[in-house]
Amino acid sequence: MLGRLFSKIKSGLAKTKSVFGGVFDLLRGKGKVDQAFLDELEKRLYLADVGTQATALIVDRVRQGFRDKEVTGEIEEFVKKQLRELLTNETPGIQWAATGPTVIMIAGVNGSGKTTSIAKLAKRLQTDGKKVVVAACDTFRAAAVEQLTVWAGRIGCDIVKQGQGANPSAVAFDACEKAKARQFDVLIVDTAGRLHTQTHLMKELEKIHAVVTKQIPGAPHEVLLVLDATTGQNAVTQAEQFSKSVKCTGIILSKLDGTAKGGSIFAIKQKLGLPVKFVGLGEQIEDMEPFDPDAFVNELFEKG
Ligand SMILES: Nc1nc2c(ncn2[C@@H]2O[C@H](COP(=O)(O)OP(=O)(O)O)[C@@H](O)[C@H]2O)c(=O)[nH]1
Ligand SMILES: [Mg+2]
Repeated sequence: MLGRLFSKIKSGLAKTKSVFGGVFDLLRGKGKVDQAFLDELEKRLYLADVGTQATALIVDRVRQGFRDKEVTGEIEEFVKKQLRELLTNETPGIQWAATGPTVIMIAGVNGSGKTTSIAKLAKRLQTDGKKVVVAACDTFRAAAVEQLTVWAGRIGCDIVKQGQGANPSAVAFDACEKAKARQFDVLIVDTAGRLHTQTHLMKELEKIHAVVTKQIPGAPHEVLLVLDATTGQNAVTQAEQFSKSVKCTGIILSKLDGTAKGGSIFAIKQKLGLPVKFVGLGEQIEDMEPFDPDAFVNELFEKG
């Protein structure tokens, strides 16, 4: 099991690693920490999508700690430590309700991986012994309810749904009632993706939020924003837009397997200050892992 898990992260990060190779080649080279070295470090971190702010922070700290010293393994360890610290989660895992159902709302633009991530999360929580129900509140697209229905069938979890075009808040209301009455541990709410140009969808998201807040004390306990890692640092802009309508509590970074832009996780975390709770590493139900900053950074600097 552990071996499989390890290889999943390993293969999932292969493309990103190839870009980070530039960083660790430099750190494993010879020479002095002079201006040219620092400029090169800056350039390579930037090319790895770490983002301007996080890059500047790391380069500054290396300058302060190692200026004019020889390049040794110590600097590599130092940079790894900085990268790990940038990603450390204050609130790892799911925040559970003290009593009653825990409500997890999932938000994100269309195609980011919301429904797939819900299926992965539902499966994971069921395996942990939780009783899970999902709510099909993306009623805008014809295939969306159907897609969640298929996943729910495969996993064997309950689903609350109405037809396409139904009022998403009404579906959320029904789902809350069911979760309470039938003593579900977790309700996961799928929503329609929205762009900042789609004001009606933004309003729907706010309405769903209001309904669950009213129906279940303390809900939603999590609002997880699904960000597609292949969009790199554009994900930051998306997240900022979403945060205007609902307060997000964490991020699911999907599609890490398909991109060399995995370094954008540093920029995302640095800019948004939201914990990355899970990472998506493929299209299958088991292809999502709780995010582990140590394992992530170590893998980036692994040889081969
Ligand atoms: N490679 C890869 N594909 C993913 C991942 N998560 C989702 N997808 C794919 O992305 C597409 C959109 O996903 P979907 O869940 O429908 O997105 P939604 O519109 O936000 O609900 C689908 O083809 C998924 O199979 C992931 O972690 N890795
Ligand atoms: Mg969907």
